[in-house]
Amino acid sequence: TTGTTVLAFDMGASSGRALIGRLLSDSDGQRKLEVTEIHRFPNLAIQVGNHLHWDILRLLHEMKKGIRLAFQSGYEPSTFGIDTWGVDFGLLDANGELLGNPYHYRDSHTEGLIEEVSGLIGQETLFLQSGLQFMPFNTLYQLYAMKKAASPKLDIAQTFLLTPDLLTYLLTGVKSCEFTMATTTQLYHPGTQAWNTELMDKLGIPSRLFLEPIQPGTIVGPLSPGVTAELGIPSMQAVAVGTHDTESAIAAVPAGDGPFAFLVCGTWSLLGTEMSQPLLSEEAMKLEFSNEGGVGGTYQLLKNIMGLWLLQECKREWDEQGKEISFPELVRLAEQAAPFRSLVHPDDPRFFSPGGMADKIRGFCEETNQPIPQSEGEIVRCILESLALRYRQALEQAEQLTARHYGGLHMVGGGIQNQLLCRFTANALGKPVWAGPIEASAIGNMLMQLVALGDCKDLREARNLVAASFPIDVYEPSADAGWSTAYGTFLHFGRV
Ligand code: ADP
Ligand code: LRH
Repeated sequence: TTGTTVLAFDMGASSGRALIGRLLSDSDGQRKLEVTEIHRFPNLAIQVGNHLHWDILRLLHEMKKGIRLAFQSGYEPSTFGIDTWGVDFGLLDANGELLGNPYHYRDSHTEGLIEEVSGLIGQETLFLQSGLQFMPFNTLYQLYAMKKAASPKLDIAQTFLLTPDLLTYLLTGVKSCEFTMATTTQLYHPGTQAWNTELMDKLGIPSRLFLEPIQPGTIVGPLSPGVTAELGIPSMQAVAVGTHDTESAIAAVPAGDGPFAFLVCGTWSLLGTEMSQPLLSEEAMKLEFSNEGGVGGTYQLLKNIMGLWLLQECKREWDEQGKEISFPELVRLAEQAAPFRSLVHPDDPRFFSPGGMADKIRGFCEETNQPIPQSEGEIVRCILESLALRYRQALEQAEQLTARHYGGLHMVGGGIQNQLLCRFTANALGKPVWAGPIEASAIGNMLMQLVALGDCKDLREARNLVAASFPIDVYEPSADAGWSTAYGTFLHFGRV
């Protein structure tokens, strides 16, 4: 029998998608979640003058199309939820209108601001009051950049909405602020569990803009009458899910009871472990880990790793040159290339901004006296081996910080379609990798809708549903001594 039907929108930095989730029960009462993709569309960064922006109205358009397609296909979801990448936001004026196009987190206006703000506030204080790794794109630096540029938008703004809350607002007219996204701003205080208005005051960021955060699993409100009329559909309730995509993905890790390590593998690679409290030690700060608020009262101790962005950017460049090589084909070329020829440190700051990625990789190899990768296969091999080694380093650091031992690594997200990367990761770790599900963020998004609707009791029951519904691919490590030698070389790049 078919039970509840829900609709999830998952907006990644590379693509957005709409998926339908249906709760099915077999004759023994065993429940499964069946997931069907309804719509997928590219998400683009657009340079306008000196700034890099998201095309937020295009995303709204594609979401409306997703809703229409869902109903046209005969589904009748009772709720929908939206999750997106972290940190970005829009500002509304007193009439509730959006002030300009939201900035893309890779916009260069935050360059140099980590150092400047640390100088004003103190690095330790900032870490203790936010629990976050110092990333140039954190909302704090974006708002501070606007302040420094004397942006009139800040003066006339009335409401700050993080991207998923903004998209929910554009569909429902209801303004809200969901907790997991709030914790990506570096302006939310994990100790007081409230906005850090004192920090905002010191930096000239207007605290009047910020709404009281709500917990994931809260019903926000129905689609606005204008939207239901435009789309010719019955109404649906919006649920504030784990609106930060990383947190939705972690919610869908099919881990049993007890500590586990995860890698959310998409544009970014987020590697870490689930905690019940933030870990605000000096060591966590020095090893550059973040404590991000998760669903169900969890905190996720994790490291942001540059991830498959390196590969995406190379592919984009090669596509623009008319080469049009698909991801599976690039992976095949990498497999044919020679092993352990050259490595990069994925988190070298030069790789953060868009453009010229293959040359940046060559430049890194040249500076570090390694053979310079030339062909596409050599470049991709270099990226994948380097990522796998970085994962080993981050997992060891997580073990060190938590004094726990992890028997293997759960990998979820679009990146696990790259089987070579999963294999390399198992080999680099010398531990098994359990890969799946691919659409973890969308599934985690659905799970919190099921929690809101009373179909799942809690996170534990939700994760059991994932384990019962989706297959896991197991990658056992192979004994290849090349990986330990390469790890030694990698550690010489000297970043934590
Ligand atoms: P995001 O949510 O950040 O947009 P995804 O989780 O969708 O990212 O993952 C996108 C990444 O997945 C791409 O950068 C690419 O490296 C990888 N990927 C997507 N499709 C394939 C495929 N068919 N084979 C191998 N890798 C793939
Ligand atoms: C991954 C992600 C990550 C953030 C980055 C901006 O999509 O949400 O957790 O740090 O985007």
